[in-house]
Amino acid sequence: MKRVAFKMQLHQGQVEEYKRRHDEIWPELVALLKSIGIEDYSIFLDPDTFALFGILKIENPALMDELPKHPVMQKWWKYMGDIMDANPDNSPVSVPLVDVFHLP
Ligand code: RM4
Repeated sequence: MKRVAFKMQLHQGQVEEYKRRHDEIWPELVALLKSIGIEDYSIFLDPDTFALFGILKIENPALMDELPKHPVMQKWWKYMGDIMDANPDNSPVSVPLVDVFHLP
Protein backbone atom coordinates (compact mmCIF):
# COMPACT_ATOMS: atom_id res chain seq x y z
CA MET A 1 0.00 0.00 0.00
CA LYS A 2 1.41 3.40 -1.01
CA ARG A 3 0.77 6.68 0.78
CA VAL A 4 0.06 9.71 -1.39
CA ALA A 5 0.07 13.27 0.00
CA PHE A 6 -0.62 16.59 -1.65
CA LYS A 7 -1.29 20.24 -0.84
CA MET A 8 -4.23 22.31 -2.03
CA GLN A 9 -5.25 25.89 -1.25
CA LEU A 10 -8.54 26.93 0.33
CA HIS A 11 -9.80 30.49 -0.03
CA GLN A 12 -9.82 32.63 3.09
CA GLY A 13 -13.14 32.57 4.94
CA GLN A 14 -14.26 29.26 3.43
CA VAL A 15 -13.29 26.84 6.22
CA GLU A 16 -16.83 26.20 7.44
CA GLU A 17 -18.15 25.83 3.89
CA TYR A 18 -15.32 23.46 2.91
CA LYS A 19 -15.99 21.32 5.97
CA ARG A 20 -19.75 21.39 5.40
CA ARG A 21 -19.38 20.20 1.80
CA HIS A 22 -17.11 17.36 2.88
CA ASP A 23 -19.40 16.38 5.75
CA GLU A 24 -22.03 15.94 3.03
CA ILE A 25 -19.71 14.31 0.48
CA TRP A 26 -21.61 12.69 -2.36
CA PRO A 27 -21.98 8.89 -2.01
CA GLU A 28 -21.15 8.55 -5.73
CA LEU A 29 -17.84 10.35 -5.15
CA VAL A 30 -17.01 8.10 -2.19
CA ALA A 31 -17.83 5.09 -4.39
CA LEU A 32 -15.58 6.41 -7.18
CA LEU A 33 -12.62 7.03 -4.86
CA LYS A 34 -13.02 3.61 -3.26
CA SER A 35 -13.40 1.93 -6.67
CA ILE A 36 -9.79 2.77 -7.52
CA GLY A 37 -8.60 1.55 -4.12
CA ILE A 38 -8.34 4.80 -2.15
CA GLU A 39 -8.44 4.16 1.60
CA ASP A 40 -7.94 6.14 4.78
CA TYR A 41 -8.19 9.53 3.02
CA SER A 42 -7.83 12.59 5.24
CA ILE A 43 -7.58 16.30 4.51
CA PHE A 44 -6.02 18.56 7.16
CA LEU A 45 -6.23 22.36 7.24
CA ASP A 46 -3.55 24.85 8.27
CA PRO A 47 -5.77 27.57 9.81
CA ASP A 48 -3.03 30.21 9.43
CA THR A 49 -2.53 29.85 5.66
CA PHE A 50 -5.69 27.92 4.60
CA ALA A 51 -3.43 25.30 3.00
CA LEU A 52 -5.11 21.90 2.80
CA PHE A 53 -3.03 18.74 3.17
CA GLY A 54 -4.50 15.57 1.71
CA ILE A 55 -3.13 12.15 2.57
CA LEU A 56 -4.46 8.79 1.43
CA LYS A 57 -3.49 5.19 0.92
CA ILE A 58 -3.76 3.38 -2.40
CA GLU A 59 -2.30 0.16 -3.79
CA ASN A 60 -1.78 1.53 -7.31
CA PRO A 61 -1.35 5.34 -7.39
CA ALA A 62 -1.32 5.30 -11.21
CA LEU A 63 -5.08 4.67 -11.07
CA MET A 64 -5.49 8.23 -9.75
CA ASP A 65 -4.49 9.48 -13.23
CA GLU A 66 -7.91 8.32 -14.45
CA LEU A 67 -9.88 10.39 -11.93
CA PRO A 68 -9.87 13.69 -13.91
CA LYS A 69 -11.70 11.95 -16.78
CA HIS A 70 -14.57 10.77 -14.61
CA PRO A 71 -17.84 12.80 -14.77
CA VAL A 72 -18.45 12.56 -10.99
CA MET A 73 -14.93 13.88 -10.28
CA GLN A 74 -15.40 16.66 -12.82
CA LYS A 75 -18.75 17.61 -11.25
CA TRP A 76 -17.24 17.67 -7.73
CA TRP A 77 -14.28 19.79 -8.83
CA LYS A 78 -16.63 22.25 -10.51
CA TYR A 79 -18.68 22.41 -7.29
CA MET A 80 -15.53 23.00 -5.20
CA GLY A 81 -13.89 25.42 -7.61
CA ASP A 82 -15.47 28.53 -6.10
CA ILE A 83 -13.83 28.08 -2.68
CA MET A 84 -10.34 26.78 -3.50
CA ASP A 85 -7.55 27.47 -5.96
CA ALA A 86 -8.42 25.66 -9.16
CA ASN A 87 -6.97 25.10 -12.61
CA PRO A 88 -8.80 26.20 -15.77
CA ASP A 89 -10.34 22.67 -15.98
CA ASN A 90 -11.70 23.10 -12.39
CA SER A 91 -9.34 20.52 -10.88
CA PRO A 92 -7.80 21.81 -7.65
CA VAL A 93 -4.29 23.22 -7.83
CA SER A 94 -2.51 20.29 -6.17
CA VAL A 95 1.15 20.17 -5.19
CA PRO A 96 2.61 16.70 -4.50
CA LEU A 97 4.24 16.39 -1.07
CA VAL A 98 7.50 14.55 -0.46
CA ASP A 99 7.58 11.63 1.97
CA VAL A 100 10.30 12.30 4.55
CA PHE A 101 9.15 10.23 7.56
CA HIS A 102 6.81 7.37 8.37
CA LEU A 103 6.22 5.52 11.63
CA PRO A 104 3.99 2.55 10.76
C1 RM4 B 1 -11.21 17.96 -2.18
C2 RM4 B 1 -10.67 17.98 -3.60
C3 RM4 B 1 -10.07 16.64 -3.87
C4 RM4 B 1 -11.06 15.54 -3.55
C5 RM4 B 1 -11.63 15.69 -2.16
C6 RM4 B 1 -12.69 14.65 -1.82
O1 RM4 B 1 -11.75 19.17 -1.84
O2 RM4 B 1 -11.69 18.25 -4.52
O3 RM4 B 1 -9.67 16.56 -5.23
O4 RM4 B 1 -10.41 14.27 -3.65
O5 RM4 B 1 -12.19 16.96 -2.06
